[in-house]
Amino acid sequence: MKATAKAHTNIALIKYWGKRDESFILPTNNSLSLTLDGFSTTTSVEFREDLSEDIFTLDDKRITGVEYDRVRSFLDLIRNLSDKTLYADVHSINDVPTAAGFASSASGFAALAGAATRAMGLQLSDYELSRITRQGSGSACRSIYGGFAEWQQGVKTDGSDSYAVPIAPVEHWDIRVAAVVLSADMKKVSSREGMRRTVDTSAFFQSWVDSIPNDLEQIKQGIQERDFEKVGQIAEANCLRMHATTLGANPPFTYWADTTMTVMQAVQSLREGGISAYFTIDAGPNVKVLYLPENEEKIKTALMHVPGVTDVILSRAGQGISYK
Ligand code: 2P0
Repeated sequence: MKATAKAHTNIALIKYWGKRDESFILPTNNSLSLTLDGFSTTTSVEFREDLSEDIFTLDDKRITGVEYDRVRSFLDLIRNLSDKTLYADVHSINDVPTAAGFASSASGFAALAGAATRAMGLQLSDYELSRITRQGSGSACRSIYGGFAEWQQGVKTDGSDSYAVPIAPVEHWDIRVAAVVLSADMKKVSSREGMRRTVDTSAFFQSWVDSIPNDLEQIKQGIQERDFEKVGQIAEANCLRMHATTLGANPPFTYWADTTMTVMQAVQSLREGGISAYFTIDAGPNVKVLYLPENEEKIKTALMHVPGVTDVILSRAGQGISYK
């Protein structure tokens, strides 16, 4: 009753920002992402007769508290699915530099879901695996697939139709992402709290939701046609609209630091200089920059020279979940 799985993080080009149900983790809009190589979690799960509780070790450190509780609750879901009551020994290794501003929850819950369901002997389709992964962390349900994936929000109250589907495999398009690391403080509003406050109070929230279907249609067309300008423009505008909802919340908040804006302006300057690049930002100050392989050196050099930037980590499209 042991299995090991590896999953990568993903970067949303159309953001998941808002829940319609917090306990099942059901979103208010579809989202679309690119799975990245280089930022991964490898997790082994063993269900054992001799355990009296779940054990969670992350990077050789025994985890307790809120992080442990999330893992334990997730294992309860797997136990319910299988009708078995065994506890698990969970070992995870993160290859996601925390400073890069990628939440390790996407790769983490995808790897945990894959390893735990296999260890239990459950034979799930990718859709079924994505659906259960969603209940660990929303964005993780997209990391089951390599390349581009879309999380379909679904309409049912039990979440049975809320899971991600593949849009284009990793081989479809060599599109790259630079993670720009800033010397800024860690985020003060968690994405869970940020989403909640936005849904409950933001004057701009409904406009955000209403804007999604057109963005999705356009970006999927852009991906199929490998139209970098189109994909970049939509992703950047979608990111700005997501962040605008936080400014319309009560109390208002933003994830941006002064250096966030400096990088955004540097990306705009690159474009004015004829080098195609677009930014996107998640629930923190760091910036991710989309670009094509031929511009890699110029992009890296330009971003490294922006004041306040401490590192630029390059990555490309990555594979979906795999098993050892
Ligand atoms: C995303 N983010 O689509 C968006 C964009 C942050 C900004 O998904 O509460 O860790 O576990 O479902 O997935 C971050 O939120 O939240 C996120 P939960 P999650 O990638």
